[in-house]
Amino acid sequence: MKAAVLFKPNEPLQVLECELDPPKALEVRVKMKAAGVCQSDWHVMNGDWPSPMPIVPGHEAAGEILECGPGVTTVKPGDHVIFSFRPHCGRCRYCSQGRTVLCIGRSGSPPGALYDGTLRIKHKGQGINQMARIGTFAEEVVVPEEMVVPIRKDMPWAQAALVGCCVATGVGAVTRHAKIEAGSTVLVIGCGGVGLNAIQGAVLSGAGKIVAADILDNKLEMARTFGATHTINTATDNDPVKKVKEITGLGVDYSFDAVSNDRTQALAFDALAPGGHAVAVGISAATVRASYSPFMMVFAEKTVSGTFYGSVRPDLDFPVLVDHYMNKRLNIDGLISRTYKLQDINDGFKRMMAGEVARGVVVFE
Ligand code: CXF
Ligand code: ZN
Repeated sequence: MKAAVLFKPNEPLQVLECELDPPKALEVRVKMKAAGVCQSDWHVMNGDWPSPMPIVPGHEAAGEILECGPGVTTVKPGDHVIFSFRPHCGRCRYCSQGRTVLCIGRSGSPPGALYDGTLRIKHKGQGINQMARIGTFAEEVVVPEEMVVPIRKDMPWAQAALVGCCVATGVGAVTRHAKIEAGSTVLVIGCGGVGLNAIQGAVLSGAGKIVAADILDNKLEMARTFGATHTINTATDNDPVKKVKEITGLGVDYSFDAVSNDRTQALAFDALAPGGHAVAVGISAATVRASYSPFMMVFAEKTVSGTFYGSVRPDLDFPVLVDHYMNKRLNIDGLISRTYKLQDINDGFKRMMAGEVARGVVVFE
């Protein structure tokens, strides 16, 4: 089977013929059907996030179960699944609390390997790591059973793939993490895959004004089609906080930062109305620091929080998000700007970095 392998940061991916060892106990082998191209893959590829090498990137995908190892009970061959990029041991204190994205039950095993520490993808005998233990830019993978969620079979593959990262993260940030009230005013910073889904999460929750901010006009136009009521180009507007207050009066009740650099974090905080809540959603390079005014935090009772994976519970939330799509309450078709063959994956990253696409998706034969 073919996989896109990164041997060193800042090199192109190499699509290579690889071998795949079979699933062991509580593992499944999955045939990849579609895999989204996400900024987080780029963080691995450019060295922002130190990762074991060589590695197959990719973490936003859907596929079909081919084979189950001993003891697998939640899926069977032929099932359609969406990958979850977080372990879910079901027993640690966070899983017990329902905060499965914080699962610590598997933290003893190396990050790019199966839980027993072994690598299943091999190229000429050399073991290849899998990003987030799933590494979805491969025609087939072996992953822990707990990292796949079965879904209905009438869900199209490319749309299903996006549920596994950008849809869950963006919609979940609003509905599961912040749990905004109907009528709330919302600012979303960064209108890529995650930001557009935060906008649709706000629409689903009955938000009032939804202000979208980005540095590219093509992204802001797209934000309007996903439900933004107002837009701000922060590259050309020299006082976006003032603009947010002109639109909303006091500032917004909630802000969602899908970028999370020092400037976007300042905007997310400063644009809040008294009592407002700023949520960091996008994952920055590990070195980024942000600053807030503790003075305003106290006197205006502002809250700052972070959400990982939209604080979703993949087992429960993926099927619901799939139903929302099938019932036309979520727009995933409009996120898919381009599809690629695995062979052309480097082109997919080039176009993502040029800001040309909301989402590019690798579609497998
Ligand atoms: C990332 C977080 C770290 C593991 C892979 C996915 N999140 C979203 O893109
Ligand atoms: Zn992602």
